[in-house]
Amino acid sequence: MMRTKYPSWPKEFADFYRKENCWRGETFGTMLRERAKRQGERIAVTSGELSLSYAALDNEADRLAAGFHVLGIKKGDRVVLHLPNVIEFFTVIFALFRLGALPVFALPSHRSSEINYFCEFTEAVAYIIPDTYADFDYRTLAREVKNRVSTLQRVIVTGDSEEFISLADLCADTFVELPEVSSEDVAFLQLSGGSTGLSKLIPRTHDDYIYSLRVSDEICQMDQNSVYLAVLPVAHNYPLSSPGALGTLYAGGRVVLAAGASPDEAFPLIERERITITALVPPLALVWLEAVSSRHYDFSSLKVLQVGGAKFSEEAARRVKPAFGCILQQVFGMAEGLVNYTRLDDSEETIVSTQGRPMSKYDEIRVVDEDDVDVEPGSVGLLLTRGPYTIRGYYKAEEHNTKAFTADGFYRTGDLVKVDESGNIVVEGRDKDQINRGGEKVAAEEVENHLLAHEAVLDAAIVSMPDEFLGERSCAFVITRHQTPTVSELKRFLKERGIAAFKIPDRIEFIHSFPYTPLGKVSKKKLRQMIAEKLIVRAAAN
Ligand code: J2J
Repeated sequence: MMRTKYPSWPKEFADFYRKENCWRGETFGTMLRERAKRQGERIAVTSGELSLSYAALDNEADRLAAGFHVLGIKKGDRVVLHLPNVIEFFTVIFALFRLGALPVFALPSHRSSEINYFCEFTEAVAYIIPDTYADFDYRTLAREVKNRVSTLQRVIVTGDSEEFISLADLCADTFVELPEVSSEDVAFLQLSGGSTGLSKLIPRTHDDYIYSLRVSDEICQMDQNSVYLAVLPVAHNYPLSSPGALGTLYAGGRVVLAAGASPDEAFPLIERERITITALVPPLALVWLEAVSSRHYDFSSLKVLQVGGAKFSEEAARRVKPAFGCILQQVFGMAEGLVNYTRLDDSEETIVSTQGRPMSKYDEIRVVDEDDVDVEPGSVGLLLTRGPYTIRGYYKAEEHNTKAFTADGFYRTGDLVKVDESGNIVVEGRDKDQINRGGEKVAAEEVENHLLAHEAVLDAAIVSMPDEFLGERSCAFVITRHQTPTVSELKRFLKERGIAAFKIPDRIEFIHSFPYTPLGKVSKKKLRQMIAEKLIVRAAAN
């Protein structure tokens, strides 16, 4: 099972999921072809004044697949995709799916540190970028990456390509024979939130992902008339698949891409495009809740407002329905697989006070203590899961996989949860070395390693600190060698190392020594207490 780069389900499980009709042998390539045949003239994706019908998307995907083929991109190749919410995101992924090449979904906020790693680790042959986006020139980044990563042959750009290849010039009308792509093949690599040095890559197959779309569509009542507003970056698993942009296309609905997530950008779109469903992270939901009463837009088309990616406070959750006049749906998911939803017809109490329940009856859930022994029903414990769309291992991470999964294939989510009598899950915390900054995940160790690269830093430990708006922010405790650098110097240092801005610690505390656990490990629990207490004292003084 673990011998390939792409760990997979044991045969008896694969056979079972097929027998139960979860996995139906469909690929993304055939799915789009089928939609284009059935409803070619309907709009699939809208961005500003631009719209692409299903037929046009299907056609563009073929032309682009031919263009990629001419460039030498072939089945099994990895291609790092670094596009924001633009129509080309969709033409590119469907072209790659048809070729059997694997997109690796980078987030728009990633910078050279992350991109170098994705390209190097996956031995990517191509890197696809916008020219500029959000005041950042991705071509500058591409030059650096291309110099460093020897496997990287091509940089492909939407917009002004400068010395690179222009995506617009790539579409070829030449006929190419598309390779046989099996539904069991890995379709793409998603990114894990990460709790170790570098994010792990998540291999998702056509079969498993399409299954998750189909079930998400049922639960969210998606159909041809659904209009999904993508405000979060669609490369992320949540807006991509829960049901997200791909779930919307699976249902034959329409995806509207927002240029930004602010109320000023999103609210007029909801009114104009008659949006029926959208997905937010909690801090964004708070901003929208604040803004809704002072902006007079017509929200009558909106049926479902999803909030997920981080814990949504019950108090804020209660405000959603009165403010927007639509149903709140809490979503607790992970790129590794398992997604929990509150159901649209759940009681208001369940919707505001739980993070929902697994979407599939084939999802297996266990809540265990540190020794993997099941806790008493209703008690808090660690969530383990296994199922038809939850991976059995990360890409090229054999050693890590033995820790991240149980011997019988359950994924250790690292989430502390309790499950009520109706099977609804309440997220109570986390037992992984990660900060969840309003839905953006920061692996403490990754940033600690960057800090350790500074000559004046002897040791570093990053923990979460409570924050009213983001839920959590990050605080780095740093022990210095001789001279203590300033906070802004260290932050600048991290930025220059090319890490995504959201990973730069919100606060840096200099300290002489760390508290330790009885086993001699740095006590992050103690550090969290220390910073939380300091914040309380400061708040009291103000
Ligand atoms: C508390 N913690 C949550 C929630 C995720 C749908 C929705 C979200 C993601 C996602 C996703 C949470 N309350 N409602 O992929 O398809 C934390 C947990 C979880 C981790 C996964 C999807 N929703 N979380 O957020 O891979 O700690 O996926 O294990 O980015 O986010 O993060 P990620």
